[in-house]
Amino acid sequence: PSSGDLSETVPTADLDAVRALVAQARRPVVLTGAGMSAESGIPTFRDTQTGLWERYSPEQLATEDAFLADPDLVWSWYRWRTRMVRARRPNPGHDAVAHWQRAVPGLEVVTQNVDDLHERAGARVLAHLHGSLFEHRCAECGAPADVDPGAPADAEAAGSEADLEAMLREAPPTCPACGTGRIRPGVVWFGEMLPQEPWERTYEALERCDLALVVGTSGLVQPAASLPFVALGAGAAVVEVNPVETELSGAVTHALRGSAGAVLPALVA
Ligand code: BV8
Repeated sequence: PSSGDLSETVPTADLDAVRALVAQARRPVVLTGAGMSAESGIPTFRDTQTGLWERYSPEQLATEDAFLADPDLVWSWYRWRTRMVRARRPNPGHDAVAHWQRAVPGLEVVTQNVDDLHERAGARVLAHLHGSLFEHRCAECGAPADVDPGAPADAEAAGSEADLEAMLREAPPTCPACGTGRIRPGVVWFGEMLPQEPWERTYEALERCDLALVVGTSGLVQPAASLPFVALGAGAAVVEVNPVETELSGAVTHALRGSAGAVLPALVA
């Protein structure tokens, strides 16, 4: 939708106020979650999940226990998600962030997402807090592994049950370095520590930022959900972009009730 539709859910005064903050920010941080990629056709984790994501819920499958219990299922599920991401494209929200970063080089992008849509829109990403679908390592010896992401699904098959069924029971490769371990996706599973370096870089960026935009996250998953409070504590304005109220809405400086694909282009134009 063009920014014209925005006025139904985002008061013009709020949009103008945030536009002014965006225009003067020199060290903004854009912190994104699954909602950033929703308009690219990639399902979020906790919106009303239909069928497939109920049956294969991230809370169940995005864990080391699930991988140990059924490596082929978990491996296939990630291969299927990777094929889906490769069949999708960045949306106007990703494009607006990349455009803004070209204009303001001090802008840092931090994402909870494991897709590569920010990069494909041309943005430099400071940290993938929860890892990436395009990184792999040995579950035993930890050696990084170079795994071909496979062909993208064709557009309509991407993300379908049929495509997942076609992928199921694909076994993870054996580690070429140690010869015994299984290769796993380079994502952070529930119960696992976030990568130390990316976390520290992110924390520092939020401590010194002059504006933080929190886009498309329910603010439920820790410790990422605590990051907006670091920016608030440092005296920065924090703006939420989300069609609905979240855990963070009560704490932010401005809450813009709209989608990433509609709001971000309206802020950055
Ligand atoms: C850790 C990678 C421990 C994998 C992900 C109880 C039991 C078990 C664990 C816990 C527990 N309580 C707390 C925990 C810890 C747990 C946690 O926080 N759980 C939550 C669910 C309660 N956290 C962890 O386990 C973390 N590790 O704590 O380690 C530890 C501590 C010390 C020492 C050792 C160990 C690890 C968390 C990382 C998990 N990995 N992903 C994969 O992708 O498969 S998390 C996963 O959720 C994604 O990364 C996702 O990004 C992330 C957060 O979700 P959101 O991005 O917010 O997405 P969500 O669907 O929730 O919301 C979408 C939002 O977008 C909505 O608000 C919606 O309104 C909005 N939206 C929709 N459309 C749009 C939109 N916005 C804008 N535009 C639109 N168009």
